[in-house]
Amino acid sequence: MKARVLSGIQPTGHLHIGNYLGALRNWVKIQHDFESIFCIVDLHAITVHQDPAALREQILQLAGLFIAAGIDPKSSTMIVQSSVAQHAELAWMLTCVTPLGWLERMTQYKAKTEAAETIGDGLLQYPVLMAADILLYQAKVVPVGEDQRQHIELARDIAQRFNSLYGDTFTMPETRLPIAGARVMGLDDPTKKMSKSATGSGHAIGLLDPPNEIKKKINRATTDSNPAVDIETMGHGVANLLNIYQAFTDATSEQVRNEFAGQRYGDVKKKVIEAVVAGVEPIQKRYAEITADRTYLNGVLKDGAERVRPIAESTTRLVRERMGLYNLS
Ligand code: AQP
Repeated sequence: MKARVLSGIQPTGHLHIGNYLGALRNWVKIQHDFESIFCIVDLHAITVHQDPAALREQILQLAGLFIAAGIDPKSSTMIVQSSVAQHAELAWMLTCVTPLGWLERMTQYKAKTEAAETIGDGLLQYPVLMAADILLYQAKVVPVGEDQRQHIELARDIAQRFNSLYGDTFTMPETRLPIAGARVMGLDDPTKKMSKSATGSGHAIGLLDPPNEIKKKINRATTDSNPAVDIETMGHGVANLLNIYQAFTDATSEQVRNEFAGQRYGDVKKKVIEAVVAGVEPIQKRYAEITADRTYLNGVLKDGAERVRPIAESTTRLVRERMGLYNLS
């Protein structure tokens, strides 16, 4: 029997190449080695306010993008988180075994609440819901970008705590990072990770950006004060461009270092532009076709929810039993 893999993306706006290289592309690569479940995490999305009409639309668009990027809905299961009620149910049960201090330490929580005027409880609970997504399906492998590593560690801690309190119940999940592209940085400020919610037109490359837009953004990307690539002393901006190139071309870091050492930034950027455009163009072509067929997309998501519901029911039944809650016989 294949081990189970689970991961998710929030339908919170335009996916960027960080989401693609850190998560989606890795899913596509490993999907057939596992029993794969890929999740559109709409309950996570509402931890910050979303316009309802836009959210509804973004859920279907994200489903289209999963398929356009190469997720095969016949062999992999695609679900919308809120359509399987047990995600929220298990999250509550796990909340009750999670010490508050564990959640207050999460760097993403701290970063997201720094600028916010009012902080919804959902932002604090976000990693518990994520633990529930993973543990509900007893997933062994969780392919994510580097920024989510701390959340997976927390999911392990929660699983361990539950298992020691109530007996062996949950499989221990493991983080799976891509070789390159695990942490793509903003083009305008390479000290910050590329992010959907960041403003500024030069920050992120959208997966659906047209080639001329990609060219413009990469040409404006921050480099450093050297005249050409110096592998030993290069700044974060240059390292970020090489990382993006490596991820899109599947080269090794040694190949990239040899190829770019001593090259002028104009030439470097030209190659990065070519690699990114070649990587996203096929996705963009398929995307338009797929998202036009709403009946097909809704069918895939309905089928996905039906496939996983028995697993979700079986885990929550076990958890209810372990915790002494009432199970209807
Ligand atoms: N910059 C990144 N580099 C590599 N991987 C990244 N991921 C996100 N940003 C990068 C990975 O993408 C997956 C889905 O992310 P998400 O949409 O669930 O949430 P996020 O991490 O909060 O994404 P954003 O783009 O940064 O959104 P906002 O701005 O809303 O916070 C995850 O596997 C993540 O690691």
